[in-house]
Amino acid sequence: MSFELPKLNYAFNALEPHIDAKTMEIHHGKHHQAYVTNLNNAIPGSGAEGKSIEEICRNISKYSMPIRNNGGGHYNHTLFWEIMAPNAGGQPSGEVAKAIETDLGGFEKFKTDFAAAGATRFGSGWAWLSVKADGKLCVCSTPNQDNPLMDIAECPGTPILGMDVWEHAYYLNYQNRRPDYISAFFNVINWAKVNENYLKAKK
Ligand code: MN3
Repeated sequence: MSFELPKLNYAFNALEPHIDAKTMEIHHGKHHQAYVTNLNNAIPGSGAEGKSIEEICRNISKYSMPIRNNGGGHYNHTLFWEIMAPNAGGQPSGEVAKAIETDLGGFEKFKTDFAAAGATRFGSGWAWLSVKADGKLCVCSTPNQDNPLMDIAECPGTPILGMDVWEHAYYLNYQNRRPDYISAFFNVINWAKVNENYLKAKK
């Protein structure tokens, strides 16, 4: 059993004008595909044979750097495609909306903190909204293709929303303007899916 590139639930151009079709096509078909291919190549003999990507991430300190980088890349992008949708954005709803109020000081504060987490991550990485072991939400960022699920994470938790701030996520349309991409990203967040992830993480 090898890992496979998941299909997108929408067309490459579905997130325009916020994220352009060419970026989506290359990001999904080339970048994510490369993580999947390289992960599959790194598995034999690693001890990770037959394990789920979540299980691999939770025990990432046992594995090689190629598994950390490409396994993280596969997990992170799989989540990323799902928490974006056309005609999305706006305000969160459901239980996660309440938790953003109680745990993070409200939606506007969350937006400021999440945008800052992405903007201040030096080089390549991700900004995250996660559920910690105590059930509370937290905002943080990780370098490269690391994520909060990994046992090496400084901000451990179960990610329910992730924002890719690698240049390949925005450079074609926004060039060096990462903050503009981050502002646009809020218009494509699929809050229904984030709420679903929240409920699952709380179980
Ligand atoms: Mn990426």
